[in-house]
Amino acid sequence: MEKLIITAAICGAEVTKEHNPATPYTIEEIGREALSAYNAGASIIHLHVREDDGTATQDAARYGLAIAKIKQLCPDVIIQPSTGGAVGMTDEERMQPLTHKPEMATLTPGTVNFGGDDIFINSETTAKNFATRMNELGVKPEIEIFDKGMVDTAMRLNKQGFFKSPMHFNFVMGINGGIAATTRDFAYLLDSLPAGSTFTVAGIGRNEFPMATLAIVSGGHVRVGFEDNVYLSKGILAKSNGQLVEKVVRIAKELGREIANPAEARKILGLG
Ligand code: KMH
Ligand code: ZN
Repeated sequence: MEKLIITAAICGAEVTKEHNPATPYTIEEIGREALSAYNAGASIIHLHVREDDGTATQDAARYGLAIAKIKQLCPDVIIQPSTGGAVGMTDEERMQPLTHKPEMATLTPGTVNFGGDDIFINSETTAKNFATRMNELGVKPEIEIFDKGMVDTAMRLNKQGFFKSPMHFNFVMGINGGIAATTRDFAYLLDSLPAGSTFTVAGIGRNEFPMATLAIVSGGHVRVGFEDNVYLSKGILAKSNGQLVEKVVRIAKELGREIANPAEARKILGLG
């Protein structure tokens, strides 16, 4: 099996300091959380940014500051900005971080009810526009899969030339409105991927470590972080994103899977 790539989703757009006081808002805090995850073994930082008061933003200048801070602290880490942003943002607003030409960025090929009554809107035209912009700028998409139909859409857009092979997917499992975090549904998604794809699994809330374990034993990769889950174990808040990454590293080591450093992650994902 390939070495394990760990992505740390350190911030997200929805989690707040009320959920976990270590949630980063300021550039300093984002740097601190990225460094804690990197030191623990993360090779990718999935990045959202906030105003200092915690408001989610996709502002290009704010991303520029966060990217510079992370590069200063963790020079070789792969930075993967969000193009999902927060529910309700326009497509142009969401695409702003691409101006920094990151190595990767997220791209969601479908619409989903997001945690209840919010709707995370991604029409097919949105997905095609995001993919076209990423292709022009040399940004590899991580295709966010919130439900099985999104894999089918990705394969269709791959045939049409919008998504290049080999594709890299992230199964986001366990949000209210999306696919459940179950072994059956994980197997269903895995079985649906085209040959040669790579995939990461992000289990939401209490599903984070069980789904990480399934990914580890199945040859996939793992995403953890405050965006998805703020608890280290039942009732115990993580003190940092690094603690969540450390837990994945412990599980992987017990299961005999080695951890990829950023250079190894780049090779596995065909970056650069
Ligand atoms: N905040 C969600 C609405 C992504 O980063 O691309 C979308 C999201 C996905 O977080
Ligand atoms: Zn995100």
